[in-house]
Amino acid sequence: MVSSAFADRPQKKLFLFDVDNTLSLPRQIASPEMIQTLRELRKKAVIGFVGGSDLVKITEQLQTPGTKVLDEFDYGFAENGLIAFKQGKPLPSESFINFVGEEKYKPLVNFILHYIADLDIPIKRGTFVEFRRGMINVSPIGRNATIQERQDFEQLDLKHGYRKALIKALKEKFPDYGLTYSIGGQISFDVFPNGWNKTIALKHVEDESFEEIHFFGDKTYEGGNDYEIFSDPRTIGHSVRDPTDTIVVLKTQFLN
Ligand code: M1P
Repeated sequence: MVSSAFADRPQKKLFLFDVDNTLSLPRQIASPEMIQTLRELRKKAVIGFVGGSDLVKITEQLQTPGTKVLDEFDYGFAENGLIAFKQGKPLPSESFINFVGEEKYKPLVNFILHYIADLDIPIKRGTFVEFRRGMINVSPIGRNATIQERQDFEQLDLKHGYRKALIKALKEKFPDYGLTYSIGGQISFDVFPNGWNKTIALKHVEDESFEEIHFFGDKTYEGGNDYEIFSDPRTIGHSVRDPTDTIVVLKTQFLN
């Protein structure tokens, strides 16, 4: 039995969605068709997003004029679920800096900044390390890159493996830190304590005992940031190519 919170939904099912490339194109705004499809689904079941990004970016991507993103979703999980909301209200959570500690964090961030300073790539912008509640996000080009610069970097990175090389160096330098390095987007990678992947969101929904929990994501392969929650026995995983594909799966399998 789900709680009275969701008594108005005929199906006791939860649908969770990754954000980038599942509900919207990376760092872009979700289409009106996507918003409409999610509203239809929400009449039947409970819905939530589970993004790797912070809540500010997710809000930019999913919020439509005149609405609040946390009113449009029953659950909202940012930074893999370290920032969690149920029916618009925050749920308690841990922080990255508490886990790592200031003493160990300093050498880590210093190493990253030195490494990036010495890295020879065609262009660099700003914000190479973004400090978030549940993780740090590291970008060799810098988070201020434009959409075009992002796309160019992603292609170059595929060829040269800049991100993979930096991750390898970090694993060698800090083997005992208990950290996971996860490439979830186009220009960066996330660093968070082992186990703080998107399955954290599942802990926040346990009390509702949903009959089924569906998860939709694009990076569902091993090493991708949707892999753990996609392959978790508590979820029914759907691997999608992009937002258009998400809409097709929802309409053909759940909304007909
Ligand atoms: O949601 C996926 C990823 O989106 C962004 O990645 P990038 O800027 O590299 O495209 C980041 O917010 C990252 O934290 C997140 O995992």
